[in-house]
Amino acid sequence: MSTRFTRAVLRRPGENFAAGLTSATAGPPVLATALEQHALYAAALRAGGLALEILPADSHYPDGTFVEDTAVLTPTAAIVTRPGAASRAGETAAIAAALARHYDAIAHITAPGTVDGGDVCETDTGFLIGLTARTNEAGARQLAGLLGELGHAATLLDVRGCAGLLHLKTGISYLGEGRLAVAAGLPRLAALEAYEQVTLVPAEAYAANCVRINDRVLVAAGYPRFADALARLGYDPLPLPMSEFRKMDGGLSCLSLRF
Ligand code: CIR
Repeated sequence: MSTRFTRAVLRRPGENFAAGLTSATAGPPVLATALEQHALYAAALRAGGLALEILPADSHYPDGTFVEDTAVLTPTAAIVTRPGAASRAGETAAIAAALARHYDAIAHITAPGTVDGGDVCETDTGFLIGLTARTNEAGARQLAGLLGELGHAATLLDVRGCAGLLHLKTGISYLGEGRLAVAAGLPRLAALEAYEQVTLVPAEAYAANCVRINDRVLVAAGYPRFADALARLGYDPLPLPMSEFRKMDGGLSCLSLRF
């Protein structure tokens, strides 16, 4: 993958993490375990060569640890999103302030557009933008326009109505080398045909949300068939426990903004 990351912004889960939005039925997350898992995630990013800024939790925003949804980053600009869930709208202020320390150019998605960063998948040839219950057409078109001005191609994919898919990246991740990890059950999408696809078996669908960080791929622990498939392709998968974030509908990519 051509993008080499050097930094990331994270936010710790807070005392009221369990009050966030979720459709999962695995019970409330255990905060102490979530904090341990968050620390392991941070350590994995550091081991990948990234310098981290870890923001403190803010009790106004129980979903605030899922920082990915608040911005879309390119090498030259940060685009602060307008999250589609009302309870998450205010998360962007602290993230915009953190990103302003690293980016001269900061753009914003504006009403009536909504975009969650989890719906935006960067590949080596451009950005895939998913239309979901969180990212509407106005937001996706604004984002595509802003990315276009920055010289990036953007393709919209309508994944509304795909069962179990909160965000586009719940079901797909870019691995690099023209390859996507794709959860079984995702409908055939013409925009994805250009990529070699590594399809996960239904029982391992959660692991489709993985993160390529420089020379490694961070994967959720407990999905051995996917980890084996990655290893056979020459990747170096690093399994990380994610049980407590999964209880809140979160995956690996959601926990950081990488740039
Ligand atoms: C939410 O529903 O917004 C959070 N509980 C989970 C967000 C996960 N973010 C992501 O997939 N990018």
